[in-house]
Parts: sequence; C-alpha cells; structure tokens
Amino acid sequence: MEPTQQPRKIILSGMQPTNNLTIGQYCGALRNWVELQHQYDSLFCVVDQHAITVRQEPAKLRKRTLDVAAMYMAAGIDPDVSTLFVQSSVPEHTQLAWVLECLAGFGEVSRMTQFKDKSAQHADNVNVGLFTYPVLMAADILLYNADLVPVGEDQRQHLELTRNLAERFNFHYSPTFTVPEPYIPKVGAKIMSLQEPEKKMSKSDANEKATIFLTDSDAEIRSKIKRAVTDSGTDIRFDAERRHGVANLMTLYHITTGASIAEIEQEFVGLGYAEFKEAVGEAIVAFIAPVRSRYEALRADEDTLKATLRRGGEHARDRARKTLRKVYKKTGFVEL
Ligand code: ATP
Ligand code: LTN
Repeated sequence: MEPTQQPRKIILSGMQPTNNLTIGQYCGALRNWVELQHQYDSLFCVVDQHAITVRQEPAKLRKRTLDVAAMYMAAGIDPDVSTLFVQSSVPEHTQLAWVLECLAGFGEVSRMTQFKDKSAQHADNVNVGLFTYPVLMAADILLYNADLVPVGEDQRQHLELTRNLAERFNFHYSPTFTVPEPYIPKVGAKIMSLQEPEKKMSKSDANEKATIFLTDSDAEIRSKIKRAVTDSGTDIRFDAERRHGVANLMTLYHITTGASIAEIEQEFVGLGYAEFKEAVGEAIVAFIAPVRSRYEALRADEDTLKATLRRGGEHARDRARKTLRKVYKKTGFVEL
C-alpha cells in the first residue's frame, strides 16, 4: 500500500524594499530560503507595507519592490517552486493584522527593540504603523499557517510575539493558527557593519562603506573590504566577542567559500590582515558577480517580473482568503 503523503511543512519570510539587499540579508535569511524551498511549501514576499513605516518616495518604493523581487530570484528563489509575491497585493494581510492588533497588548508591543531603535532613528516620524509593525508581521506569517520562519537574529523577538498572538487566538477562540518556529542560522545570523563592527550591517546605513550590497560592482566590493575596520591585532583568529571586525570577515569568507572557520585560521597562519582582506574581497566578488548578472537580466524584463509576482499574488491570495474567512467567523463577524 502507498504510504499516505504528509502535507509538506510551510515556510514564509519577507524583506522590506527599503533599499537594495545586502550580503547580511543573504547570509541571515535569503541563503536559507533558497536551501529550504525544495523541502517546504514556501512563500516569500516583498513587504512593501512594512516599508512605509519609514517615509518612502512612492516612485522609489515601486522600483525597489521590483528590485527586491528580482534579487530573490537572482539569489536562487525559483518562482515555479516557491510562491513569490508582494504583500500589498494580498489585502488579507492588513485585514488579519487588525484582528491581531485587538489581541496584542500595548505593553508587550512596546517592548519590541526594533521599534525602540527605529523610533530613535526616525524621531521626526514615530508613526503608529512603526509601533504595530510586528503585528502586521505576525499576520504575514499566521495567514499561511507557516511552521517555520527563516530570518536573521534581529527578528527573534518578533517571532516570539507572533507565537504569543497565535496561542492567544487559539486559546480565546479555538485552535486555528499554527504556532511558528524561527529558523535562524548558526553562522551568519548577524553580519556586522564593515565600519562599526559592533553594529548590525544595515541596508539603511548612511555610510555606504559599511555595507556590501548584492548589486555592488567588483571594484566597490574590493574597496569596501580593504577599508573594513579591524582591530589592532595581527593574526587571523576567530573571536566574536573581542574581535568583531575580523570575526565578521571570517564569517563572510566562510559563507562565500564554504571553508570552515578552522580551515580559514589554518589558511592564514603567518599571514597578515592585508592578505586576508584581499582573499575575502576576492571570495565575495566571485560570489556576488553571478548573482548581480542574473539580477540585471531579471530586472531588465519588467513585464515578466510583474507577471511572476501577479501569479504569486493570486496563489497567495487564494490561501490567505481561506484563513481570513475562518478567523472572521470565529471572531464573530456576521457572514452575509
Ligand atoms: P535595515 O537594515 O534596513 O533595518 P532590516 O533588518 O529591516 O533592514 P529586512 O529587509 O526587513 O531588513 O530584513 C530582511 C531579513 O534579513 C530579516 O530576516 C533580517 O533578520 C535579515 N537581516 C538583515 N540584516 C542582517 C544582517 N546584518 N545579518 C544577518 N541577517 C540580516
Ligand atoms: N520584520 C522583518 C521583515 C518581515 C518578515 C515578515 C520576516 C515582515 N514580515 C514575515 C519574516 C516573516 C524585518 O524587519 N526584517
């Protein structure tokens, strides 16, 4: 007899189209999406509605949404395997978010460190959306009953809130949502800034030298790595507590070449920072160059890109509608 097929587990993740993607996002999240998409029923979205929690120029937001979608594909997301879509094309996200907002405590949402950081960074625009941001993220995830959410370390707290909201809804009404788990890589979950290696590499850093974008030219990559801040030591040894800069470059070398940290230490015994940085720069160039050229080709064909996103959006919406209908019914909204 044929064994009964278990439905595949579901993963969902997203990134904000606030700028081009960085090697940090690749290492912390995108790399895992590409790897997991074949084992899981996968959904990946470009979260343009999250992006407007910080002021955006409409034309730029429109362009960057397509840029990010093309970059997902250039990095290896196959839209025939995964559902690739834009958040704003599935209105059920914000509809579910409202229901979840009415379950979320003001106090628990106030503890989110991303809100504290972003409201300090954008003190002139601390809007309510910036505050409720993690509840919309919970809606993104719960709408599809995701089992696993591949993200970088900085999103762990948002995932915890998502789990609490799922459990609360399930408890107050009846079992509805899957309680998701974060999927955070052991290595590369927090790539640091090249200029201030105690700080996360960020696509919105004002100092361009701090960040390697997946769209950077070979020359830009080489120059940024050459100028990366390290400590006053001389040897190439991994110490993430005390030698952030070198540890960060070793992590990037590990991810782009596949060499283990022990092998890297061995490779550079007796050599200095200059040789090491040159090797890291070349490894990143070799890794990014093909991603960049695939990206350019995908981005040049905007009609096909939009059609792919439309198809993904329709598929996502069919699924989202079913969950929202259940949620509305359980909440007590009359069906007319
Ligand atoms: P910004 O740096 O502009 O604040 P963000 O962290 O809000 O960006 P998103 O586009 O929302 O960026 O993040 C996408 C994913 O990439 C998330 O899963 C996040 O954890 C991960 N990520 C972002 N920066 C890094 C980094 N420096 N190292 C590892 N993972 C990262
Ligand atoms: N909050 C995330 C982006 C994000 C996300 C999601 C990640 C929005 N919705 C759903 C995973 C699943 C961030 O700022 N990096």
